[in-house]
Amino acid sequence: MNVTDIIDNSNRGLEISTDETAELLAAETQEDINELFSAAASVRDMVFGKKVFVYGFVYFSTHCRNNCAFCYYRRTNDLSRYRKTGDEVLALSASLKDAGINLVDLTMGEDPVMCADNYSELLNIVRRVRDEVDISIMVSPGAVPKESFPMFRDAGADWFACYQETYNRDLFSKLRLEQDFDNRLNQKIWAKKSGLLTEDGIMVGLGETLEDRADSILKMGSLGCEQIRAMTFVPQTGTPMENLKPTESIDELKSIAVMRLLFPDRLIPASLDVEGIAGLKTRLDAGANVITSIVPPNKDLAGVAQHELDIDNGHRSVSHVLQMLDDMGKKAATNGEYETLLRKMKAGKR
Ligand code: SAM
Ligand code: MD0
Ligand code: SF4
Repeated sequence: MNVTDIIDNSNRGLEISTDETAELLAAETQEDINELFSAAASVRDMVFGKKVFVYGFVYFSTHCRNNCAFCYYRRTNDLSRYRKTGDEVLALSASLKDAGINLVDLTMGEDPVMCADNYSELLNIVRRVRDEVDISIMVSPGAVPKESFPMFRDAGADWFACYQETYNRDLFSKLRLEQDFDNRLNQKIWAKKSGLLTEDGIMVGLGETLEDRADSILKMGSLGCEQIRAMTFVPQTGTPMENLKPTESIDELKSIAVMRLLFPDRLIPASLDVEGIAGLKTRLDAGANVITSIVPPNKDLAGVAQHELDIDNGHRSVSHVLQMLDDMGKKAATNGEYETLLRKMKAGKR
């Protein structure tokens, strides 16, 4: 089948197989690629209109007990690390809210200090952001024990993010060293059971085949995570994967478009953490509807895949992103609109 026919079938609500999904991801002529992106953008506009959601990224601890092969912050990489205090996280979250963001993503490496005593320090921070700042909250703490999920919910988190990276078990074991595939998959299932919204994600350009990528997208979607993402792998100095040839972002863009076509009502991020602000428009044009990895300048905060790019020049600040949205004829959602969406999603009515 050709790209046009598969898009038509998808738009008519027919089931798209792994092979067909891989065919979409393989789109190569400019004509096919344009068709894929514009179909995805129309589907997005039909469901969400011109509204885009904006997330602030607070990577509050870069300490980590894990040793993921792709990650700059892996345990054995020798670098200077930081851990923000609760007060600092609070102040950052408040200023992001004032600047107009819809949600703060409280992200950490698997920091032993934060994990100690059943995550008491992290839970405290979540509770304080909820009570004192009153903004929607996503937590990205890595893999946590099953019993912890209700505690995150009760502390006031709306979302739990934990990316599988790939659904190819072999590849997973080469990436997330010393970690268990099923335990990471269960994170999403346990979070959902506790009433949290969930985000899953894949990385693109790790040596996976198109079929792997197609399979991962279909599996993420069928798990029912309300937010799903794809991010291009960015090689990191000092890691075992530092010399892997980086892939062009076009494969990520095609993945975004395919996720949008197959799962129209999901939130799909355009992350500023791959190409900085220069990558925003292409990702929105491919069907994304959330901007993530907005980082306030001059606060000594890092990104993940791009730990410095566009941060201290202010290009990843809320005001700069809002200005760009305006220039593109799009509108940032208000917090009221975002909260209404979350309520609907939580009620399972998407
Ligand atoms: N430590 C937690 C965890 O691993 O789940 C949360 C933060 S982790 C740094 C967030 C995500 O960033 C990873 O799951 C991965 O998808 C992405 N990431 C990390 N290193 C990356 C890289 N070099 N290139 C692209 N994405 C990367
Ligand atoms: C982002 N760098 O939003 C962040 C990160 C963690 N929940 C998200 C990968 O792109
Ligand atoms: Fe740690 Fe997360 Fe990086 Fe893995 S991806 S090394 S868990 S910060």
